[in-house]
Amino acid sequence: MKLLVIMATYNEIENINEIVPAILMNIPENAELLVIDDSSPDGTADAVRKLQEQYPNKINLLVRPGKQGVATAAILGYKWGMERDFDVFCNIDADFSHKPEYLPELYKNIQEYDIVVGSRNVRGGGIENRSFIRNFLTAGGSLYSRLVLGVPVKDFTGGYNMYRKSALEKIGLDNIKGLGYAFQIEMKTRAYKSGCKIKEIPIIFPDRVKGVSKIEKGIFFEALKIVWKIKKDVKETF
Ligand SMILES: Nc1nc2c(ncn2[C@@H]2O[C@H](COP(=O)(O)OP(=O)(O)OP(=O)(O)O)[C@@H](O)[C@H]2O)c(=O)[nH]1
Ligand SMILES: [Mg+2]
Repeated sequence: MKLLVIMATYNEIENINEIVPAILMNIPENAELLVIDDSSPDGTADAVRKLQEQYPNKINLLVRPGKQGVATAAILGYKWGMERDFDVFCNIDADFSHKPEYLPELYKNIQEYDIVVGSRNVRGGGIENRSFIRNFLTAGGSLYSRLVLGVPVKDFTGGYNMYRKSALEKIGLDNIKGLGYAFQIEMKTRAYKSGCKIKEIPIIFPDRVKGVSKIEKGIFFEALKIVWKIKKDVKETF
């Protein structure tokens, strides 16, 4: 199964030269990386172009004209890969919160499951060096969504997930409306309701060390409301 790793970047100049080789080291020979950069003012895309010369035929780059968020980047990445010959897709952050060392374990499990979730909320998984309030919001957000939507996925909001192409087809990417946190919740809910087999594997999630966070605080509270909208949509579809 040919794997495409999708990494959205915005101002990741401090991480890009380290994260790219770390990813390439942890994926099969025929796998590729797709970077989707939103014209980062810090020149992340130029750094990726240099890496493309260093690692020929391994790195693809799409540059969008301005900051458009991670959810639309992920969907663009899936569609890009589905039009080519990729069978499996994995999202990863550029800031090392999603450790590339877990890629082989995710890939191993996708041979058997439709979706493999890198999970902070199963035994052996967890979060390192994050503020209490941020942990509380993450755990609370997952629990709240799980209760409202009735989906037995423990890490509902995490973004380190591997999907089979067939799972993305079942989810129906054109139906996904959520942004930010809601995007992950919507993807996993639609996957579960459409009968995908989901496996959670433990990951340790360290907080970003270099570079700055781009997540707007409002997105979290917006997601709490969107959960109810997702519930209604899903009810009508499945
Ligand atoms: N293309 C693109 N990438 C983005 C955008 N916003 C964030 N990213 C990238 O998406 C990934 C996750 O963003 P982060 O800023 O790490 O978000 P977070 O993990 O919730 O927050 P921190 O770890 O605290 O910074 C990183 O690789 C970012 O560079 C965006 O608007 N467009
Ligand atoms: Mg991060």
